[in-house]
Amino acid sequence: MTSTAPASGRASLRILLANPRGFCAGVDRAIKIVELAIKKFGAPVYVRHEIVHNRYVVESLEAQGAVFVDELDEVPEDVPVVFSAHGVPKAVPAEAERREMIYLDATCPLVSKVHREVERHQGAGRHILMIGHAGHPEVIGTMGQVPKGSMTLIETVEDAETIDPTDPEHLSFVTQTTLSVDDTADIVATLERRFPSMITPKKEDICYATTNRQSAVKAIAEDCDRVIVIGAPNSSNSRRLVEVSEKAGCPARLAQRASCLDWDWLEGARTIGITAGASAPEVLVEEVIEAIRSHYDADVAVEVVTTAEENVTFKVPPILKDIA
Ligand code: 0CG
Ligand code: SF4
Repeated sequence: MTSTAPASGRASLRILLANPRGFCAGVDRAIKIVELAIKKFGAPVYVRHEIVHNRYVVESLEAQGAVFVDELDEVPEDVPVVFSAHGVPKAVPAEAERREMIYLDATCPLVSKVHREVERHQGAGRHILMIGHAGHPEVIGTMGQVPKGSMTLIETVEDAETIDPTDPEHLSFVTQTTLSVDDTADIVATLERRFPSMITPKKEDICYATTNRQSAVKAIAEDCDRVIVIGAPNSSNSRRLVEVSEKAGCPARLAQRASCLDWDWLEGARTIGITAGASAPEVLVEEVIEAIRSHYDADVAVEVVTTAEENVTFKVPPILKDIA
């Protein structure tokens, strides 16, 4: 734990800063892919879906020449397109190939790994249960790796209790990478009890970054009066950090950046926890700390609470290697 001690004599406020927080290796790589693609091919470079779920990141890339769209049919034929970090159904690159487009896949390698697991299970004739949240692009992408009907989405323990598969002897499961570690363990335990012959992976698919950020926020939550999670409402991993903090007993809220802080909600807090989702840049953490410093007429001590060290990095696709 490192700390910046407050000057004496004035009211003091403590900020506990969770570590790890913020950018993961998959987000870092995805952003780099867009930046390098602009450098290599020139602007505009189209991006299908927000490259990561963060407005600040999206706007910074737009300023460099990226154009964000929802679907491939909005992309002109003769410009490169990048697929977001969350992954895409197989039909998307297939359509890009049919149209002879230049496309770059920024799917996180840890999501691609789940795509391959799904294909393997389907090839082995197993029905696949996907633990995840309906409508999330990662879930759409992962379920889109195999023909319709090969997978069933499980969102809750109740779903796990009530699902009635046609062939319970040939089941397997995968998960979204950004789920709550604890909630997923309950769902998996329910499925394992009901379907003892289900193929269980050695380790579930929740990624290292999700796991580490949840442990770190848990570690600060019990000592905080409020926890601010810097992240967007459509960011699954950021929303899970709010839930983990609240389950650990500390009220928590998402804030996209300093201008979104709810000062009434923070009123009276003497210790404020701060973390950031995997898609939230550190500059926004600094902005929030600065806003807290200038809002309160108090000395602010910032203590970093470290629960894990991270050293994961991912390479960019070969097509960008010459300028990386
Ligand atoms: O947490 P999700 O999957 O919603 O994505 P986000 O862009 O917030 O962060 C990591 C990735 C990809
Ligand atoms: Fe990859 Fe995990 Fe980051 Fe998602 S949150 S991009 S799976 S490292």
